[in-house]
Formats: sequence, structure tokens, C-alpha cells
Amino acid sequence: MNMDAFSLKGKIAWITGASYGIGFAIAEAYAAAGATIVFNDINQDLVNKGLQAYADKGIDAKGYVCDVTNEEAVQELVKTIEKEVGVIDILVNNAGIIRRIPMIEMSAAEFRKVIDVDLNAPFICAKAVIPSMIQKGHGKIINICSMMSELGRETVSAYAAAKGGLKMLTRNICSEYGMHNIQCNGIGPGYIATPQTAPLRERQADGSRHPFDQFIIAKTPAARWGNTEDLQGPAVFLASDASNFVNGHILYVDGGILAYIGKQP
Ligand code: NAP
Ligand code: GCO
Repeated sequence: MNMDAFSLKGKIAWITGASYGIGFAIAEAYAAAGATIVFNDINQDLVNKGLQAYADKGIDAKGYVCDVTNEEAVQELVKTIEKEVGVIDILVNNAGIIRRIPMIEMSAAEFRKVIDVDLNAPFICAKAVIPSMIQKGHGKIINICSMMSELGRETVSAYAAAKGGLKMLTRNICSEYGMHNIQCNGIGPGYIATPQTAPLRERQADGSRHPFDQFIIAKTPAARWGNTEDLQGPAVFLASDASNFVNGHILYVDGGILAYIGKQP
């Protein structure tokens, strides 16, 4: 086997919401594999923060301000990227939010906001890049799913509904566009130490670990939270030619959580 199959040389990768966190780590890995990095975030301050962070890593990334829930803005952004950088080979739908509210206390507006960012936006971004991928004869779409694509838990009804839907959107893009040599797969991270999960890991007043922190340690065979670097290899694989016959798959990178009943208290 030629290991160049794992290379991303000559490819243009657009990672949404990638000023920091999981998106940034994936972009860093793609750059190391040879890709040109394009990212967006929701405001200029975050884009500037991201540009500096990429520059600090020696990555000449292109950053744009774009709210991925705004279809007109996304269509315009893709046209700009195609003019200024080139046709997008790899889309990572990473941008996401979570609102941890008991369902019966959550407003419909709050529920819709999570669905808008975590499910409607991946549809909008994939719809914007697929026509050029068809013309080019190949494409890779990677949707960042979640444990909540498979499991529920208290207070994350909107997020679980969105991420469950994102799993099926992934399978449907595979089904509808696989004939054009477009592979659409998902990555399902376990519990990863990023700003999004910081509230679940806060030390208690007495210095003890957050109860949820202890819970995740007991639920994970690896007995640790994931870090963003744990996602880099799987993300490169799904973006590379090495996965050209992998389609509609959700690759869980969870340290074994989904396989494990949990450590006896
Ligand atoms: P994060 O630290 O909160 O970063 C999310 C990024 O998306 C932020 O830069 C955020 O900008 C951006 N964003 C939010 N709404 C946006 C919009 N409308 N348009 C453009 N950008 C937007 O989250 P993360 O932990 O890195 O998670 C990244 C992805 O992985 C999310 O889809 C999340 O659901 C998923 N995930 C995370 C974990 C985990 O344990 N951390 C596990 C499984 C899946 P702002 O700073 O302005 O919000
Ligand atoms: C939560 C967490 C999770 C993680 C991730 C797990 O409140 O349960 O935020 O949802 O973010 O999605 O895969």
C-alpha cells in the first residue's frame, strides 16, 4: 500500500468554527498532512484569534467571518473561497453549540437555535460545496457528530436531536452523492476537554472533581477525557484517499464509552 493515500497535499480544506477547540486541532492536522486551510468563525475577533493561533503554528490559514446558519452568507463565502483560494475538496462541519437546559424549561427559540447551528448549518454548508465537488469529480464531507448522536442525557434534548439528525444527514449525503465520488462520514467525539465542556470539568469549591467529570472517568474505559489531538488521526483518515470506500460511517472516537457499561461505583 502507498502511504501517500493518507496525504492531503494539494487539497483545500474548509473547517467551520475552527478558531479554537476541535476544529482548530483538525485544521492543524490537515495542514501537517499538506492541506491548505480555510476556516470561518462567527465574528472578526474570533477569526483574528484563529489567524494568530494558526500563524503561531506556522500555518498560513485563510480566515473568514461567516455565521454558518445564514445560507446567503455561506453561499457567498464559498464563492469567495473558490475565487481567492480554490475549489473546496474537504468540508468539516465542526461549528456547534450546546445549551444545557431541562427540556420542559427550554424555550422553543432556544431549541431552534441549537438545531439551527448543529443541524441546519451542516446542511447549508454541505449544500454549498457539493456542486463544485461534483464538477471536480471528488469530495470529502466530515460532520462532527457526538455521543449524543447515539445516547441521550438530561438537559441536552436539542443537542441530542441535532446530533442524531446530523448522523442521518451524513448517511443521506452518502446515499445521494456517493455516485459522484463524494464520501460523507461523521466523527463522533467522546467527551473532549474543550471550552464547550469546561463547565462539566470545573473543580468544586472543596477542590474535588466535578461530579460529571468523575462520571465520565467511570464511563470511559480509557479512564480519561479525550483531548483534541485524539481526533486528529481519524480526521485525517476520513479526509484522505485512504477512506475513499468508507461512506456514511460515523467513526466514534470516544475511548470506548459506547462499548462500556461503566465502572462499578
Ligand atoms: P467550542 O469550543 O464551543 O467551539 C465551537 C466553535 O464553533 C467556536 O469557535 C464557535 O464560535 C463556533 N460557532 C458556533 N456557532 C457558530 C456559527 N453560527 N457560525 C460559525 N461558527 C460558530 O466547541 P468544541 O468542543 O470545539 O466542539 C466542536 C464541535 O465538536 C461541535 O460541533 C461540538 O458539538 C462537537 N463535539 C464536541 C465534543 C466535546 O466534548 N467538546 C464532543 C463531541 C462533539 P463561538 O466561540 O462564537 O461560539
Ligand atoms: C454534554 C457534553 C457532550 C459533549 C459531546 C459528547 O453536555 O453532555 O457537552 O454533549 O459535548 O457531544 O460526545
